[in-house]
Amino acid sequence: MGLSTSRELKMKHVRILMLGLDGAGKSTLLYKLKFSNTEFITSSTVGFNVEMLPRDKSIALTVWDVGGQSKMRQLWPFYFQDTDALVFVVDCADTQRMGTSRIEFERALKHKCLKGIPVMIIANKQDVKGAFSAEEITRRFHLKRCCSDRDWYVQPCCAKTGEGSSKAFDILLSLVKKKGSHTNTQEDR
Ligand code: G3D
Ligand code: MG
Repeated sequence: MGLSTSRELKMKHVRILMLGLDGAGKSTLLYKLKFSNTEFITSSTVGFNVEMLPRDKSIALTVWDVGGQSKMRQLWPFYFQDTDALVFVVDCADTQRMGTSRIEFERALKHKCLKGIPVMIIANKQDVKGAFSAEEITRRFHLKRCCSDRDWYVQPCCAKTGEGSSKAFDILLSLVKKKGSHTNTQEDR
């Protein structure tokens, strides 16, 4: 990695953790945001992907996309420290594993490192016929109750086309700015 310029040092670095079951569409979402016009193929994430998404002159998002297979889920807490916001991706067409997804979501929310941080729930794969809507996810995940201690938002999305993904990150960033206290400059870290 090269030397940081003084502007980069003054940038606010917001650390975003992206979780969700395997196949939910996390890596597709990340790479669609990073390389919007490029065709790409994701393969099941072994370990994690991390990408920096510059937003404007003053803010850079570092997005950690952690593998979601059951073995990897046990390792999720190792990625929790210093997280400013959580993105939880739900495959709304995977009705069979909706319960597992909700349990993993609730487990993550209870962790002390993620206490009170803003959460963006991505209701992904809205292009698939029969996919649950954002309202259905809100209801099934009991979001009003389990996120009552933090700011949260559910964004319908199609990671494959990118529809809804940019808006999700814009809203999440506004929630992070509102909370304020967790965002440090790189110099503080
Ligand atoms: P993950 O990183 O959460 O494990 P991936 O998930 O990003 O690897 O995506 C898993 C599969 O879901 C991929 O298909 C990907 O193309 C597909 N996918 C992701 N987002 C969407 C979406 O919005 N709509 C639809 N229809 N499919 C999506 P493959 O076939 O490569 O396994
Ligand atoms: Mg992946």
